[in-house]
Amino acid sequence: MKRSVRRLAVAAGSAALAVGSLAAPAQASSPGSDCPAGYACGWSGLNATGSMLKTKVSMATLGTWDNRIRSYYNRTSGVACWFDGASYSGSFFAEPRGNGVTMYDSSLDRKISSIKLVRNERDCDDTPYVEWYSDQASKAAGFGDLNGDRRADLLSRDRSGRLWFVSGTRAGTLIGAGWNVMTALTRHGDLNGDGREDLLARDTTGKLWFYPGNGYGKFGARHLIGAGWNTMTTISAVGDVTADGRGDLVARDTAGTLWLYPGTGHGAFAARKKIDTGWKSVSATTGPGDLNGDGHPDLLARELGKLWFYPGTGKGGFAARRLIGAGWNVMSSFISVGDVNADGHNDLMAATQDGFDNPYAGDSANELRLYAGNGKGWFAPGQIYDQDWYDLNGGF
Ligand SMILES: [Ca+2]
Ligand SMILES: [Ca+2]
Ligand SMILES: [Ca+2]
Ligand SMILES: [Ca+2]
Repeated sequence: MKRSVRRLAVAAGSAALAVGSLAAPAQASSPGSDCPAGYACGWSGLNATGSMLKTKVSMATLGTWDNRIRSYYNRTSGVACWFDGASYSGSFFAEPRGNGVTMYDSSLDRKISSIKLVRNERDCDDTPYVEWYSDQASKAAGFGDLNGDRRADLLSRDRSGRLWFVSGTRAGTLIGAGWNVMTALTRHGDLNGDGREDLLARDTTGKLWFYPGNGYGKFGARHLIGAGWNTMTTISAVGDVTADGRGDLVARDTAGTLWLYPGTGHGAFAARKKIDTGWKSVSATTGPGDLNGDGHPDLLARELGKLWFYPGTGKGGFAARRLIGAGWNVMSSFISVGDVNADGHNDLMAATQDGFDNPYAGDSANELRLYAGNGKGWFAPGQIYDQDWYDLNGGF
């Protein structure tokens, strides 16, 4: 339901733009230019004509403007949600930040009764993080669980850069804002020896940061691991692939070389070692833990849409790969958080593309899927966990 409203919003915006460009040449100012920056505006007439209501705060009721608005324009830095019910109820039309000119949607013509101004489209009527749940495992997977309740957790980043801890019990907690400066986020168990899962993040300048987990889904003061990580196209915490009891990191550089960064167990990494070359076409890697039951963490890599299984040798390398399947280019996030369905086998979670940004992604867009591991290196067919993976900037 929410999805169809979103797609309608896109179509209506495009139509309004086309009409505006045809009518524009004879006019000194474009329709809606009387709406000041920072405001959402509504007009009593079509195409930003008649009298104008402007607001920079949400309005649960519209007073004399109730059921009068015929066209509208969002000039806030966020999203404006136009509802046909008071107090942000009923149907709504989400207009993205800085998008479009005056708009007219016949289904809401003279029906708008409240206006909600928010940071992200999800905030119109949904949680800012995706719906997430996991079953409680009988034994700890050793990774994927940030708060120690034996349920796999998610880190969900919304489009405006807020990072949320989403526990296996569906509860979401804000970690903080500003995470859009991070171009890679990865986690896989404890890296500094306190038994709590930690987080690694690379920023736009190429610095790699260590965020110690506090065991409750948040993180303590970060410390710098090093600079120069912008040469890496994929960075994945993979668990203990060297069998020394310390979690490790695997990264692929722009030349296509795959590197091992052995963990020291103190939130740092020792001198890197070359694992392999020829990984230039690999667009994603993820550390799913041990998938084939030999006790050594394995690696998954996507190359030209194919997903490959690389069995860990326990010596910091990987044995001959095996094809899992094709068609994985629809994925925008691979999430390796252990045993999500509590059957004792590590699983893979994956999210497809956002249908809003990728209209050609088709019916597979906006899905969060479970690929249940069978403990022998294979997955069951994908199972849809949620269909509201939209307006997000990754899951980790
Ligand atoms: Ca948990
Ligand atoms: Ca830790
Ligand atoms: Ca293995
Ligand atoms: Ca499982």
